[in-house]
Amino acid sequence: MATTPTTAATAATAALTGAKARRAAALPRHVAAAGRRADSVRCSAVSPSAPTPAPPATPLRPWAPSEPRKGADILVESLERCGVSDVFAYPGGASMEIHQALTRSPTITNHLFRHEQGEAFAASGYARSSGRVGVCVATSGPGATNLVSALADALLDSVPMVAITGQVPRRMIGTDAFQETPIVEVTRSITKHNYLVLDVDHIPRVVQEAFFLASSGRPGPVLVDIPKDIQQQMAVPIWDTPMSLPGYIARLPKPPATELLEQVLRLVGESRRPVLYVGGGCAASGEELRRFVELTGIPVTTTLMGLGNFPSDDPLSLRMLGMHGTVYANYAVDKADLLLAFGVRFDDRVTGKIEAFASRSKIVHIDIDPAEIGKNKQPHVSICADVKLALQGMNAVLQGSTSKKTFDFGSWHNELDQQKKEFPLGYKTYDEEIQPQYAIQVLDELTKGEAIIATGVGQHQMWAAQYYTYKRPRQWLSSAGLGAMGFGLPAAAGAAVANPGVTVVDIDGDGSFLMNIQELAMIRIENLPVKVLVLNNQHLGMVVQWEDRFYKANRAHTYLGNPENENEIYPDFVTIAKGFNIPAVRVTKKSDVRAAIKKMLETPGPYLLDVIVPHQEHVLPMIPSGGAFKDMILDGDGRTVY
Ligand SMILES: Cc1ncc(C[n+]2csc(CCOP(=O)(O)OP(=O)(O)O)c2C)c(N)n1
Ligand SMILES: [Mg+2]
Repeated sequence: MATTPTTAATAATAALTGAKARRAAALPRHVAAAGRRADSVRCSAVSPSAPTPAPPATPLRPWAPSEPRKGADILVESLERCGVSDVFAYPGGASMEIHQALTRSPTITNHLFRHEQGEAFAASGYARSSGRVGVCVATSGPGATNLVSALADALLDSVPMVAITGQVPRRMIGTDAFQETPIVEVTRSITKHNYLVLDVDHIPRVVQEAFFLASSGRPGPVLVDIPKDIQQQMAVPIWDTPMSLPGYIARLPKPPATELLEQVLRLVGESRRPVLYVGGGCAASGEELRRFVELTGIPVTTTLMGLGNFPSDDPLSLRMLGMHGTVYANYAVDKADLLLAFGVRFDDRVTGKIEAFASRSKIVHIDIDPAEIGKNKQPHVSICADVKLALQGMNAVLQGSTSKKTFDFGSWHNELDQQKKEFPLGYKTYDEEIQPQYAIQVLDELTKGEAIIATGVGQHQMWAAQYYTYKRPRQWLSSAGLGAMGFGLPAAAGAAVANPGVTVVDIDGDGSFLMNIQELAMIRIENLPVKVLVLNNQHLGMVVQWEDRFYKANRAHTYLGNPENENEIYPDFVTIAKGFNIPAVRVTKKSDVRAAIKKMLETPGPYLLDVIVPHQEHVLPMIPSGGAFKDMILDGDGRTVY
C-alpha cells in the first residue's frame, strides 16, 4: 500500500471524486463565488436538538476543562456536543479506546449489534426514522470494511450518518499492518465526504464538520477515520475551533426566488392534468406538501423513498409509481401535461425507458442537489432549493388574499378515479395458501397503518410498499437505491432505539432475513418491540420472478431450502429464534394468519412470525426494466409457462 499519512490527509480533505465530484461540478458558478464565512455555523445549528451545553465533569471524567485527556475522550465529548444520545459501535483493537471513552460518557448509550453491517444499517434505520444523524463506530480493517454496504446505501438514499473507524497508528499507516485497510480510499466514492484525522487537535472541528456535512444540504454519510495513537494521545480540547467548510457552505442552495415559484404556479394554472411526483427529498416537508395538495388539488404519486411523505389513503394519492407502481400512478404520469417532480431523482426503477417517461408533460424539478437537475431528464423549469422552503413559498402565494387562485382539475380526478376502479392492486387467492399480500393487508389493518415498517429487498419489499398504508414521513424504512438484502432487521432495531415504545415491524424475506439474522440477539438483549414478519417462500423470490418471466423458469441458485427434502421448511427460523430466546411461531394456513399477527403484536418485546407463502407469486403490476407504460404486465405468475 502506497498511502502515506500526508497524501492520505490531503486526499481525504481535498479531493471529491465519483458521486461527490459530479455533485460539486454541477454547482452553479455564481453560487460558488458567493463566499460566506464558515465560522458562524456551529454543530448545534444543524442538529435538530437544542444546542447542548458542555456536560458537567463527572466522577468518570475527573479532569478539569484545562486538563489534558485522551483523544478518544475528546471524540466522545465532541459527539455529546453534537447532541448524540445513541451510537452503534462494535469494538476491536483499533477502536477499543473509543469504547473505553464511551463507558465514561454520562449521556451516550451504545447499542451492541452483532455485526458491523448490522450496526451501520441500524444507524441508517435510526436516522431514517427520526431525521437525526445516525452514528456507528467500527474498528480498523474488517470492522471498517463491514460498514461499506451501509455507507453506499446511505449515499444513494441520502441518509445522514456519521461512521467513525479506528485506524492503525499513524507510524504504521501504509505498512500493511495488522487489520489495516485504507478505508478513506475504499469509501471515497460512497460517502458524501470522509476524513483521516492526523492531529488530535483536529477532532472537535472534524466531528462538527462531519455532522454538519451529513445533515445539511442533501444529507449523506460521512466517515471519520482516527488512528489509534491519536485516540491515545493526551490533549486539551479547544471546543470553539470553527468549522472550515467555506466552499461547501457557500454552495448550499439559497431560498428559492419568489418569481420562480410564481412561474411554477402559473404552469399549474395552465395545466389540465398535473401530477406531483414526490420522493425521499420531501421527508422533512410532509405538512407543507399536504397543504400544497389541499390548495391545488393535484394528485400525488410517490417513489419508493417517498412512501409516507403523502398519506397513501388520501383520495388524491395515486400510491407508488414505477416498475412495481400502481397502474393509475403510471397512467397519470404517462398522460400528465405537467409533472411536478419534488425531491426526486428520476431513478431508472421509476422512469423505465427515459424518453417515454412523462413524454407529454412539462416538467418542473425542485431539488436541493444541483447535480440532480437535468441528470436524467431535462426539466422545463428547475429550482435548486430546499423543497420545504419552495412548498412554503408556493403555499404562501396561493394563500395570499390578492392572488388567491382556484384550480379545477375535476375531470382529471374523475379520469384517475376511473383508473383506480378499473385497475386496483389485487391478487388471486388459492384455498388455504397464504398470499404474502394478504398477510401485509392484515398487518396494516391490525396496526391501523401506524407501525414503522422496515424491509429486506425482494418481492416482500415491493408488497410491503404496495399493501401497507403509509400515512406519515419516516414510517417506511427500506434500502431503495442500493437494494441491500439484510437491511430489514438491523434497520428496524435502529428505528426502535430512536422511537421508544413504537412498534416496529420488519417485513422480511427468508433470504434477506438470513443475511443479518444475528441481530436477533440485539433485539432480545435490549428487549426492543421489533416484530419480524418473514414472508418465507424458501426462494430468492424476486430473482425467481425474473427467471420465470425472462429465463423460462430455469432455476439458477435461487432455491434456499434443503434440496434433499423440499417438503421441509429450511432453515427453521422458529427454532433459531428460540435459540435467541425470542418467541416465534410458524403459520401455514390463511385462516390462522389474523390470530397469529394479533398475537405477535400483543406480545411485548421482540417476536418472530414465520409466514409460509407460495414462491409462485409475482409482484404485479410490473414494467420490465427499460420498458414504458405501454409495456406494463398486469397478470400471470410462476404457475404460468411463458
Ligand atoms: C446483498 C444483496 N445480494 C443480492 C441481491 C440480489 N437480490 C435482489 S432481490 C433478491 C431475492 C431476495 O430474496 P428474499 O429476501 O427471500 O425476498 P423475496 O424476493 O423472496 O421476497 C436478490 C438475491 C441484493 N439485492 N442484495
Ligand atoms: Mg424469499
